[in-house]
Amino acid sequence: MKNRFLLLTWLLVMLVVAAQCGGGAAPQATEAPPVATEAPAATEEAMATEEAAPEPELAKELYVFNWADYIDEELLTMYEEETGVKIIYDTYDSNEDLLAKLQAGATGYDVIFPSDYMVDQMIDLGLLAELDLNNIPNFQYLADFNKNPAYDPDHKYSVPYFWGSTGIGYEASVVDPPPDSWAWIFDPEIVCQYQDGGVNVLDDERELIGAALRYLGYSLNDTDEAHLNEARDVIMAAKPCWKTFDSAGYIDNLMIPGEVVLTHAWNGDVFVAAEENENWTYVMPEEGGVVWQDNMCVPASSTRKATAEHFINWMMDPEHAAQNTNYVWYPSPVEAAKEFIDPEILEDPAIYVDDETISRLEWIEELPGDGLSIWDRVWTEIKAQ
Ligand code: SPD
Repeated sequence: MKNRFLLLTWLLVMLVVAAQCGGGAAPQATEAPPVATEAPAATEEAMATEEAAPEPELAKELYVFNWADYIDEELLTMYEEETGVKIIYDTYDSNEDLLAKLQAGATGYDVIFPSDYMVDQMIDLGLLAELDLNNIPNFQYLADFNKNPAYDPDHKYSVPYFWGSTGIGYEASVVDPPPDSWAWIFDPEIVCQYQDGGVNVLDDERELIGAALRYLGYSLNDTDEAHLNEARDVIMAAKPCWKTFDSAGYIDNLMIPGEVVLTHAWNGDVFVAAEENENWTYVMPEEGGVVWQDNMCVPASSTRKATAEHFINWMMDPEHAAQNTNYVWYPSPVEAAKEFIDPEILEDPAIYVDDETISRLEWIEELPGDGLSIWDRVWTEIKAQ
């Protein structure tokens, strides 16, 4: 009897222990092999105010595919040192370049940076993974202006990385008077005066044809075939006076004396060149240009989504986001980063674009299928001749 009582007691104790240890443990992320992690400071901060998401097990490597000249690479080293995750970093030249790679079946990428309209297009094509914003607590620091964009209203697939505008960059000691219109790029009588100094245009279908459409008084998103043919003809007339179609290496060329004096440009890139040569100036033409937002997304094919989300969150830490802006001169969508951003950047209305300028700008939107094929035909004609 006493033995039976002891056996029963022992069985009870074992049952209680089993209930406490087994079955209740959270499932581990499948991304093997795990590496040691340390919670970044801002994540800890966010955790203090909100329900903390468990730290994910991180993959050994992360493949990051970004626009050229679009990150302070020291941040990549910092992330590697803090987490032990090795970053394999590569760059592309345009949204269409990125799309072509993904459509060709490239599966290695974990974090990509498509612009607004391309996020829309990639969502429709099923190329993006849904994000879990619980894993991106620094999302709370986003500015209202950058939140809930039309191309992904609930941020199911994207979080903003940088935003900016597209206009004209010029070397003020050579280009005189200062440009105030797209005529400085498209009117042969004006642009050919700078042919010897060197003129560059962005090698970017939506940007270049879009700028020609604005010059003609049309929308950037026009799909009228006659208007697009007009834009092509404007481009073809100016093209002999352009030296390069370059969106990737052009910052370096702006810094080399005698290479380029006038360029179609993304705002931040001109300010980076101005660090080398203070005569570089950026202006928005009177006809208006583009306002855009680039985003951090995870391709549907990524096998390291938890690590990708961890990296995205880390990049959105206010101090990291500010360090990035201080390096690339693009405005950060992270509102809380502002206290760490150089006042020279923060107070420049050509970088943190003011409301009056924004009212003259247009977002590039995803084109309907038949419109896109007209654009592609026009682009092929422009590049072929
Ligand atoms: N140096 C790369 C800058 C990328 C800027 N964003 C591109 C927006 C395209 N619409």
